[in-house]
Amino acid sequence: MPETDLLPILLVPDTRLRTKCRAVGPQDADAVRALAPRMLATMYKAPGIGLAAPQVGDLLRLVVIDLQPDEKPDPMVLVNPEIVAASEELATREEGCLSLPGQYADVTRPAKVKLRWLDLEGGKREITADGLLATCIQHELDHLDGVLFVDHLSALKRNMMLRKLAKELKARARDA
Ligand code: K1U
Ligand code: ZN
Repeated sequence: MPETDLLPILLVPDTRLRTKCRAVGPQDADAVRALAPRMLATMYKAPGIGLAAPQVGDLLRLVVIDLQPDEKPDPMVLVNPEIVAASEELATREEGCLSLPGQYADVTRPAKVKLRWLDLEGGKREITADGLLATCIQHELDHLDGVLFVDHLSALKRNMMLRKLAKELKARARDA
């Protein structure tokens, strides 16, 4: 995919990252088929293991994920994804976010989730995920509701991370 097809990734505090996204409908089919490959290319280039449409300014319930465990592409495109069950068991894992570059923190979430979504052809899909995939699914679905991983931290930790990021982005803009 040419560089020009890559999409700029929005950074905190862009208000689009705090907006609840609307469901994809039949009228969005062409737009979603065009957007999904560009989101995947943008995610691979970043690099990241997931990307949600609001991170590229599209307020639609669309997510792409590829954990690339063996560095072979294995992309998932999730249209209108929904977590329909979550385990009581919790797991803590370090998370990062392409919209908060350089910021990482341990987040505790359900260890296992059952996910339902539509694929690009409109087919109904369902999986039960655990490990990094369960974490990534929950992180990306949070984006669709305007929630960021720092919202799962204490107010003290969250504010420290957001202030540090604001400082780093200001320095980056000054040095550019
Ligand atoms: O949503 C995003 O901003 C993408 C984010 C997803 C994510 C990472 C870690 C835990 C939960 C969700 C990222 O991909 S951050 C970059 C990253 O984790 C990574 C980058 C290269 C190789 C492996 C991981
Ligand atoms: Zn993120």
